[in-house]
Amino acid sequence: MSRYLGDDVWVGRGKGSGSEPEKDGAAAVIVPVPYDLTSSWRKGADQGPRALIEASAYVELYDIETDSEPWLRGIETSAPVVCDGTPERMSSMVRERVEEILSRGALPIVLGGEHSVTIGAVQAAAAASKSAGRSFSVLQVDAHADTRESYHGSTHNHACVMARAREHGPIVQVGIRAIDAEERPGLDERRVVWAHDIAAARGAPSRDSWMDRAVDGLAEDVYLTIDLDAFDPSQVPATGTPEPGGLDWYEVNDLVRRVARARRIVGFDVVELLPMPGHHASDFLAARLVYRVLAEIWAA
Ligand SMILES: [Mn+2]
Repeated sequence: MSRYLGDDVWVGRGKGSGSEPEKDGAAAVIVPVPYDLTSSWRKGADQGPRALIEASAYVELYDIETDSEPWLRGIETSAPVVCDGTPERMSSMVRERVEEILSRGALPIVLGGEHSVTIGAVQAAAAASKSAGRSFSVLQVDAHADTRESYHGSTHNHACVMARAREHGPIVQVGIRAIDAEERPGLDERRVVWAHDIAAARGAPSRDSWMDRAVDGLAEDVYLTIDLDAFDPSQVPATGTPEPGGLDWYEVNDLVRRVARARRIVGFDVVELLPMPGHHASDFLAARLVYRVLAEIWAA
């Protein structure tokens, strides 16, 4: 048994309200993907899932904003998807796992690992939505657009994640503040919320209007991918490519709440945690974020 199983941190904690969680048929399944082969700068995102799961042991089980205890529905932590091969190979392994989770009606939650872990999950979610006759889209919260068609010889590099995602439906990109010049002509800028526009709106009466615009750009079903470098480095320093001028915790929470209420979130991931000594607040934010997104989805 891998340490990533972490004693089924959320499923088996059995403290707090004295209630017992759902043991059979967990409503959500966590899929750790400790993969870090194509990262551009700092390596170590393969340690992210373990650090997040360890931090999750200290997250309060009661969620204030939704007045709920999401863990009671059952959150299973599955064995990690381990791959030392190409991102293409890893993507097909993630796709198979996520297909299996969706086929039993549970919500898949993928933990990266570098951002390329998203590709297989999007493929599986898109196929499930389409076979159910629903339109599909991807909401990306990230500092980077990740829309290069190919990078360092691979179409499944972390820098190509959203180029692969947009093959399945519209993509909405929030928090973007670092792109290559050649990426810009290919962006659907009606569906891009630049970080500098979010910053300029702070304090203005229309400070939230970018959130409405983001929701409007989404289809019926939404796969949500959160790259932790979307957050300002003052809140999440422990990530591979930190970019100044990022989002705030409550901005991301507000956005997730609005999307959960207006659309159907069919799966999500939290990626690019790169644990660093002395920066355990980043690990904790990532663990809290997983639990908060779940709470908002289930409360919607
Ligand atoms: Mn990024």
